[in-house]
Amino acid sequence: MSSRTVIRGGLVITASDEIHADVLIEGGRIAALAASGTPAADAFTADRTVDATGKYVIPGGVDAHTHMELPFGGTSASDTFETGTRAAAWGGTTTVVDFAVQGVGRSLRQGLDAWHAKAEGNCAVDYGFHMIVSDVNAGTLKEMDLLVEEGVTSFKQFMAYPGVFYSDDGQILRAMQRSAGNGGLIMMHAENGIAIDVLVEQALARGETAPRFHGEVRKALLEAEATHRAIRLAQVAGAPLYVVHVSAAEAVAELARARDEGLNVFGETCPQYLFLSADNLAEPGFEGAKYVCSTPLRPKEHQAALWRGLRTNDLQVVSTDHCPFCFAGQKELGRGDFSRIPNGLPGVENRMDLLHQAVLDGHISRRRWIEIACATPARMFGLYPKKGTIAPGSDADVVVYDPHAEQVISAGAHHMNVDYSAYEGKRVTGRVETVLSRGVPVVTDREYTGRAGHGVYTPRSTCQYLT
Ligand code: DUC
Ligand code: ZN
Ligand code: ZN
Ligand code: ZN
Repeated sequence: MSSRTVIRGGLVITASDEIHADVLIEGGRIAALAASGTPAADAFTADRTVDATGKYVIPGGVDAHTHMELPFGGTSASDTFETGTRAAAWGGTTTVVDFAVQGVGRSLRQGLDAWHAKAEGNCAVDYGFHMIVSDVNAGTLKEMDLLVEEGVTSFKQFMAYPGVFYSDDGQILRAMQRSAGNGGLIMMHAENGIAIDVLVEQALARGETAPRFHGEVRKALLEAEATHRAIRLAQVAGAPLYVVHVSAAEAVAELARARDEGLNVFGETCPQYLFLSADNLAEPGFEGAKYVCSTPLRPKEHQAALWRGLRTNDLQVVSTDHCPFCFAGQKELGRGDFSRIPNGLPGVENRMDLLHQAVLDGHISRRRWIEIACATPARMFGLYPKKGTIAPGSDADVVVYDPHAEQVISAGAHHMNVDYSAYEGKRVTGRVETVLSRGVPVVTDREYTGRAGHGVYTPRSTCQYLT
């Protein structure tokens, strides 16, 4: 008989409910829930009991946007699948969806195979893949159909980074038309990269080389313009659209307007846009390089629109865009030229805690915390209800969360393979205590009990919000 675990006495929080319940786990899945203290709950028998009295019992986080080992700017993101998924587990995230990259002149299949090879046998928690499409041609369009069939149901395109990942409007339209037919979801990096590159060149010519100029040239208006263009291209194609890493208030307004029109468009933001700002990019010396990512951190005034969008559901998901580069040797490649700073921030370990702090700060409710961090990303990317909730039949990806424990976020304490924290010194209340992945304890009372290779590849169905 497979092993049984019962988690007793916690407050079980899902996107829809909060109940004091005992959770019975068998064979890696949720077998049953029953109100704590009732005969039904007392009848649960198990080999292992986890006492969650005074704690929350929440679904494992689903981070739908990570870049482990991403080659970028002449270097490579510093978390491997092994270190990055271990850090995810420490932070209460039990599923990541990473981006496989189509190399220049390569097929989607070759890119996907390469990412499988990096991840397989190395992950601490379950993982799936999106596919970055950097060359739209007749062959790749056909391959998109095959990938959807086998569980890679979402495709990222870039309106930024000319010469690297960039797609022009025609390529975007073709990919959107294809996804309208095959059920795939286009994920858009919405920034006008052609215009941004002109501004980069002009800034550097004026001697504006410090990290803060990264934020100044990547203007909010150029994010809003690209967001608008992506929305209208999707409308023409009759395709749904998911805009990644929304940071500008003006871009949120474009999404809100399109949704009011009844269009099937979705928006994701990330913790860095909610908790950090252009002030960080302007930190003295070269410190600002730690905060270089794209879209860039915005002036603080933009944060209110992001929080409001999360409350009104004009933004539906908070994922991390976890893409760490060490300050020493990696971020430093851009000393004297901000355009050479590798773009990306670490955060896969911090997301659940930061969003819990947002609950305490009054930005979102507890259930909305679980909705934007677990349930909706699972639904958006075809993983629900296997992932993203606690319900009979779901994978037993469960976090026992202590809502009262205080911690100070710090590179000295984190488990990501990166030499700084973007949130260094930030005090938050709430901390992961125990994490189960398919019923297996991967973190037990603040000790790592997982292993590389426990996490398995998880094919996905299509977006569950398609009309
Ligand atoms: N933005 C980043 O900050 N890093 C990786 C790619 C991206 O679009
Ligand atoms: Zn209670
Ligand atoms: Zn991007
Ligand atoms: Zn990204």
